[in-house]
Order: sequence, then structure tokens, then C-alpha cells
Amino acid sequence: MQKNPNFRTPLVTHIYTADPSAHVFEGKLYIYPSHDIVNEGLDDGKGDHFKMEDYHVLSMDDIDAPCIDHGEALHVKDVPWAKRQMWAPDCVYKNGKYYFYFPAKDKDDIFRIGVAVGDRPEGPFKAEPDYIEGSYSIDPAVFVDDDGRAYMYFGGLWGGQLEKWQTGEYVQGDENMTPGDDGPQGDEPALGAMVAEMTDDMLTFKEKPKEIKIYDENGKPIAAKDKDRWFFEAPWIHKFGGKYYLSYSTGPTHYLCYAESDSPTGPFTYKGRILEPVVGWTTHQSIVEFKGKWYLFYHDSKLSGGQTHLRTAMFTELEISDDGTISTIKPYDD
Ligand code: FUB
Repeated sequence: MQKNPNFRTPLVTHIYTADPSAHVFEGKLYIYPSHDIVNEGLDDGKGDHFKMEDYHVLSMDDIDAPCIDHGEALHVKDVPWAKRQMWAPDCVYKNGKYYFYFPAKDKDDIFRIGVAVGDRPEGPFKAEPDYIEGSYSIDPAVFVDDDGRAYMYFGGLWGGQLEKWQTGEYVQGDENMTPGDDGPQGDEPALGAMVAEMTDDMLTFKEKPKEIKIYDENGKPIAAKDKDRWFFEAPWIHKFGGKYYLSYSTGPTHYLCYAESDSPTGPFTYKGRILEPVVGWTTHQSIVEFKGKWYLFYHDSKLSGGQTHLRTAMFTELEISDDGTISTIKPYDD
């Protein structure tokens, strides 16, 4: 594979960036990352040290071009319903507008997902007054299919609060429990990411979010104890050869994995691993086609010396076979 000096190196180093959602808009690559900030917060397992307050949009004219920071596109103070923790965002173009989706904790410290609208891919974006009704948890990724139907994928365990919504209502549980203790255990099927079709105006859900099932090669649901393959956070969809590929992070085992389906809403069958662990606790991907090649955007914590909440977004080329199989990447090998 041809080497590009931009591969596997920080997109930018003047700010910490994570969770890069990449898209091709106006013939360029636009990247929508979280903006990590330095703070003294300790890792309490609930993600409280990820204290992000705003978003910057990045772009690259080409894969070997410099990455430009377009500055602040949205700040938590300009989001009427949000209190704190602006986590992994995404952006899509539809109806002549750019729709920027982001999770944040509301005034009750419950993660919700909001949308802000702009005329340009780099923003600025104006937030809707309230979060999307029926939304919860984190990591929104919005996919517009070839037929124009749009779907939001979302969800993240532990600090992302997905377990707390198993009844359809938010159940706080014991404040002192270990994160995840209120989710499925052992041989029980792991929780899946959620999906909801969006209304044509892209501002609301058309339906109640549904859980996405992931099965193994024998048709058995991936179990909660199967931490190498379970869904933890960071759902993302790409379409290749008419099939849908759901990629995601396995959290505590630190892999990026993927599963395949004939439908954008699943069920999905586990296929394999995209990325081996990086320096840091989290990584979070997007997969995008640009000028006929496929790229993986992700992050690590190398630049901050391994601090889990101070991460750096980067990208590299992905090898995808004609049948959709993705070659596993070792992040620090040549
Ligand atoms: O950036 C905060 C959280 O860390 C994201 O929402 C997760 O996907 C993980 O990367």
C-alpha cells in the first residue's frame, strides 16, 4: 500500500481531538471530532473526565494536504438544553443544509442527543432549542442511504448510560455501583447499538429507537461476556457492495470490530476486527470513501502520553476486499 506521511499521524496538534466522524462534502474531507480539554478529572469509570465544551470542525482538501481547523462551530453555552460533556458528534448534508448531531448531558445529567443546523460544512451551527425527543445515550452517527432515507445509530455503555434505558425509561440505579453492573451479564445477549429512522426534516425520530442485534457466525447473539466482540460504543455504518457494515468499539478490550447485514437496521453478523488496541483506553472510528479509496479515521492518546481523556484524531487507508472483508490494522506497524 502506498505510504502517505499523513497516515497514522495527528490530524492537528494544537488541540486534542477524538472520535473523528469523516465525510466528503464539496469534494473535500470534513472531519467532525470531539474537542478534548485538559482537566484534573479522575477516571471514575463513568467518563466524568471527558469534560468537552465545544466542537471544532477540521477539513483536508486531499489526503496528503494539511488539515485545517475551522475554529469553534458550536459551544455548550449556546445549546439551551445541554449542561456538560459534549461528546462524539457527527454531521450530514441533506435538504441543502448541514445537520450536526451531538450528545451532551442535560440539566438532569442524562445524556441526550441534539441537533444543530448550518449552511456550511464547517458551521457555525445553530442548536435546536431542545434535544431530539426520544433520544438518549451517546455517539450519534447518521447514515443517509442511497434511497434518501436517513438513520441515526447511537449508544454507548457505562459512562454512555445505555444500560440505564433497558426498560425504555431512564433508571439511575445505585450511584455507587460499578458501571455496567446494571447491564446484561455472562451468557445473556449483550446490548446492541440503537437505530432510529429520521424524519425528512432531519430534526426528529420517525420511530422509537430499536436495538440492533449482532449474531455470531452460528446465529447466536454475541453474549455480554464476549468482551472481544460485544458492542460497547461508537456505532458507524458504511455501505459497500450493496451491504451494510456496522463498525463499533469493544470498550474495555479496546478493539474496533465490524458486522455485516443486508439491511441498514440489521440484524448484523459479526465479521472481524478492524483495529488492534491503540495507546489509550478509547478509540472511536469512522469509515469513509474518498476518491475511490477507503479510509479509517480513529484516535489514540499517544500525544498526551497515554492520558485517556486527551486524545488525537488520525486516519489511515483501509484495505477492503471485493466481498467486503476488512483487513485488520495494527496501529503502530509499518
Ligand atoms: O469522547 C467521549 C467518548 O469517548 C465518546 O463518546 C466515546 O465513543 C469514547 O471515544
